[in-house]
Amino acid sequence: MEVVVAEFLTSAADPAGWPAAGPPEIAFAGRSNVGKSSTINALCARRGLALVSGTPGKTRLLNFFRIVPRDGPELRFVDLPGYGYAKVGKAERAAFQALVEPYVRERATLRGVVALCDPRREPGEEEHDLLEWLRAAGRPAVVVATKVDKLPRHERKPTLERLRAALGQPRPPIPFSAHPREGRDAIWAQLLALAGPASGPEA
Ligand SMILES: Nc1nc2c(ncn2[C@@H]2O[C@H](COP(=O)(O)OP(=O)(O)OP(=O)(O)O)[C@@H](O)[C@H]2O)c(=O)[nH]1
Ligand SMILES: [Mg+2]
Repeated sequence: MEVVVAEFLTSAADPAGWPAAGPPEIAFAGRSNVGKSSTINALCARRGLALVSGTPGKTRLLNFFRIVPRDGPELRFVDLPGYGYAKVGKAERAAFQALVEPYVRERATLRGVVALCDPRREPGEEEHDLLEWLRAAGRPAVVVATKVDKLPRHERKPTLERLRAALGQPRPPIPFSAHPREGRDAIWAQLLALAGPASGPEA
């Protein structure tokens, strides 16, 4: 998928900062450092659109991007703050929830959430909680296994199958890598299906 326009719109610390509801939105969620911002950049084939940092937990705001694919409707991508980073204390966890939960629960134009997991580690409470919470909120989840370039080829299939079973998913996660790029088309196919006219609240 070629992306014609990919531009930063705004950052929001609370609902007052969300941009006016417009095109369908897709949010990217997962642990700190799992590769949310890198995935957004790879899907758009842009370097430095969403800020990638060496320090986990740096993204503390909701970051909104305007995305125009060549063969699909205009969208917004929303880079969510990472959760579950070990050094984040109770107060920060509460701040994270206050930031993310209202968005996921209330945003009328949110069509689905890309839930990113690192296949090199066992999914923890955070991954289970995220998927359960999305299900309870009625938000479709696209489960993606990130950084698959770090898995030896022969371990990929069994690792993805283990992740599928551990997360109780009907299908294995979409294997994806930002460096080198791999799995973009498979994610895009899901995003376009979610953004299609039949699936949203305003359809
Ligand atoms: N090898 C490899 N490294 C990756 C990949 N995706 C991300 N990384 C690296 O992982 C680190 C974290 O990536 P980010 O995209 O910033 O992760 P994030 O989930 O946005 O992190 P926070 O915003 O801090 O929650 C960076 O050093 C990236 O370069 C990938 O597919 N392969
Ligand atoms: Mg980030």
